[in-house]
Amino acid sequence: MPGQSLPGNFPAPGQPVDELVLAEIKSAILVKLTLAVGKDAGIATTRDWYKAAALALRDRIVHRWLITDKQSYDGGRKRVYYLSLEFLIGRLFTDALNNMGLLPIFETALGDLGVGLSDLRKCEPDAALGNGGLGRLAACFMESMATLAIPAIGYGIRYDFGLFRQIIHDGWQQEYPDEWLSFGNPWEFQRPEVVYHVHFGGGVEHVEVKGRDRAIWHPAETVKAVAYDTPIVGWRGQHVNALRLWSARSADPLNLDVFNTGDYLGASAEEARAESICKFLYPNDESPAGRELRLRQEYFFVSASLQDLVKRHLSSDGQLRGLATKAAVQLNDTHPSLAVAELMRILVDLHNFRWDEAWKITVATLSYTNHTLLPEALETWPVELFERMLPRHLEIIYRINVNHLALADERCPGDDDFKASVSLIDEKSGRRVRMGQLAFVGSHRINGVSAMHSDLMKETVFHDLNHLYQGRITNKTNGITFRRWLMLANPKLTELLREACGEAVLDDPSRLGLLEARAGDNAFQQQFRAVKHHNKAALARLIGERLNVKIDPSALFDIQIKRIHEYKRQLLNILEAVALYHAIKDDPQRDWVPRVKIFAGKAAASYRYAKLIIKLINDVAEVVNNDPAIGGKLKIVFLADYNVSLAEIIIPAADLSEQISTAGMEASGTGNMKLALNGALTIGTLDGANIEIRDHVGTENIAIFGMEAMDVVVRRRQGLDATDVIRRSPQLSRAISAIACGEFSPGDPDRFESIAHALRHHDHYMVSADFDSYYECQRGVDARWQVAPAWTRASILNVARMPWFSSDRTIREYAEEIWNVPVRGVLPQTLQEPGAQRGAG
Ligand code: 26V
Repeated sequence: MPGQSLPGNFPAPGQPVDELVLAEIKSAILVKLTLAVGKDAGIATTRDWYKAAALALRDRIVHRWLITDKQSYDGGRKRVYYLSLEFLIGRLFTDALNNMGLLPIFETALGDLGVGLSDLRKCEPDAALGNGGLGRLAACFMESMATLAIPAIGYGIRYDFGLFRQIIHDGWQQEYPDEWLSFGNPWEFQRPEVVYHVHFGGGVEHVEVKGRDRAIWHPAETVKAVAYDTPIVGWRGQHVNALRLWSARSADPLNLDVFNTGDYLGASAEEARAESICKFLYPNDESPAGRELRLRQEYFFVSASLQDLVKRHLSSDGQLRGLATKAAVQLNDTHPSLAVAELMRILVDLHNFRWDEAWKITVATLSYTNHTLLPEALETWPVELFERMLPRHLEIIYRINVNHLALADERCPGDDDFKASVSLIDEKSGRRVRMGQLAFVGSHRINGVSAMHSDLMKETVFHDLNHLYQGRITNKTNGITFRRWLMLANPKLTELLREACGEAVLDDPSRLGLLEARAGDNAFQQQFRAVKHHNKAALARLIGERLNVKIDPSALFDIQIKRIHEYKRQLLNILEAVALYHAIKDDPQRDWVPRVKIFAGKAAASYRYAKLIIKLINDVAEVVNNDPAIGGKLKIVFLADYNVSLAEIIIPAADLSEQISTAGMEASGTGNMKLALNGALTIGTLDGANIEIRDHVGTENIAIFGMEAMDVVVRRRQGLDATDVIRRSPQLSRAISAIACGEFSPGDPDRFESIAHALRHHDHYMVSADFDSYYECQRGVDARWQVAPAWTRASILNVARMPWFSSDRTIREYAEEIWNVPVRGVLPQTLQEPGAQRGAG
């Protein structure tokens, strides 16, 4: 049957392309250029060609999409619904081409038409509908669910503006709107017929019907949610799922009465208010200060998504009793926690279920992933705001709480502290609804994102809830999709791995274990180093073009790329750079290892301290890069506007991966996995998934330093003053003094006074406390770098031992242990046990 065979081909390197298919693709692109873009080949811009090629590819994807969707529907298969306020997808064109097996043939076709694929792919804006790890994880999961042929829909918001564009001006971060939709979006299908009404405000009436209380919500405001679908293709194009993003429209876009009085702005006021819901993405690393618009976003997408999935279920099953057998709803952090109250409202108020049965269905359907333990990050909303915006939901939450507290009282009779700690309402801080508690109570499984994080969840934020609902907390260590983070980002390494491990490595990453036997082989090491050098030369060129800084590709590339945050400790890294700079200056003749420290990342717009750290990095870079006394042994670079596409260039070029968060604060990290998979050695603390990376790659192939999570707790208890450690460390003392007295900011010597003060007297993130251990560990890294065969061996072993961190493994675990959905697809089941790939070599 057409469309059922594998689409396109997956030629091995050097294999010729099929002439017939080639001709068909060229003609498809030309047809799109003429009929969909409306341009002639003679006048088409690169962007026009991109659009035409993307549309030609999309046609092929849609074909498979319809087939796989029908198969799932006809088979009555259980579906996964992934609710997330963020999907950090990046570019889709080469991702989809690669998964469809059409990359080489499109490249040839476009080449024949006179356009280069690499120029063309740059025309696609990054879809930056996420802040960082949480959003990128959602994107990797969507790709893995499609790869494993799990019928799934990702639900989120179609933000008009994604994460802001970062420009560095005079060393300072400036934010500009991300107009990612301004040239249209060839991947999405608007579904004007898929529209739901989402209500806000008003009041609740209670009536008695047949002896039972019935609640009737009379809302004051209605907003329409319109669906936009983007196809997500799995590896080898065997399965396609949808990412369904909601856009907000006014139910009453133009008030003609008001318009006719001449008040043109007033006439569309309601439209502006409705549309503000999907205007922009909130930063996730800012304290949630009760912003009303954010709560409106959360309810808007939860309500539309649940209406959609309930409708789908009813159309196939006719009733909602069996919802949990056909639908698994995953809540990505607390942002969609309102799903607990909304599903109860749908079942009890709209479908007449008795409370207890509705509750069983709700808990069996929902599960929740926690992504941070930081207490300031746990969402809470003022009861007063809830009452005003979602009066019926507040009633439902109160009733859930009554039952929940009764259970708490049974478990710990008379223990009011216990009850206060598990309650859905925080009575202490001016009465607030706790979204984490709500998600926990309404879910049958709650998972953390690394082994350590899941353990800490049980010991800290959810200690008491875990006591009350034993067995609900489980761990699902994060993963990354190898298709994007190895095959696409690092084609040269992929080619080498195909030669070394065989073609099957593309389907079965455990085959990377075959590299174990080659890790010490001199000839293979040379090939491996040549690939790394190629990638580093490309990054050096980019740095030269963007920043006019000359970089030697044979230097050690030391990379820290992630959101700028105090707990991620970019400050520790730049402080070490200052100390190293001083050391080189003192003794320039020593055989220093040439190093390039590369930073990239965005700070939340309102996070002033993080923005000051960016300025510090740039000020230190300015002095260090222009000081002839150090002979170019150290270079510091801050690359602006970090996003998925920039990550795809930096990661393959990394020698050293900085994963240096304060122990106990990074839930997992996923950049750590991407860098290790691409052969970077990690320098890191025992935090998040670093611990599992160490367990897999082996302690001798990773550089661990610093305090452990328990040490941090103990030291914080003793106080945050760091004068003791600074006094004992001459190099730290000198580095802090240098930034405090304006060595790097001569025109404004007080600029970094606040940073110096924190380092000395308020060392909450243990930057001063960990400094010596970090500095020493870095010098150990230098020593290892000087023995190239040993370094390369460790680097190869990192690649060989990373397969367990594939998001296919993570999704398989979710499927089997949380969602109870069968997993099909092309990948073998060899990656279920930690360390299973070890034997494969
Ligand atoms: C939120 C907040 C809010 C208040 C101020 C400080 C702060 C800092 C961080 C956050 C992060 C919120 C959630 C998040 O993005 N978590 C990330 O999720 C990744 C995927 O599981 C994981 O790899 C990262 O370690 C985790 O930070």
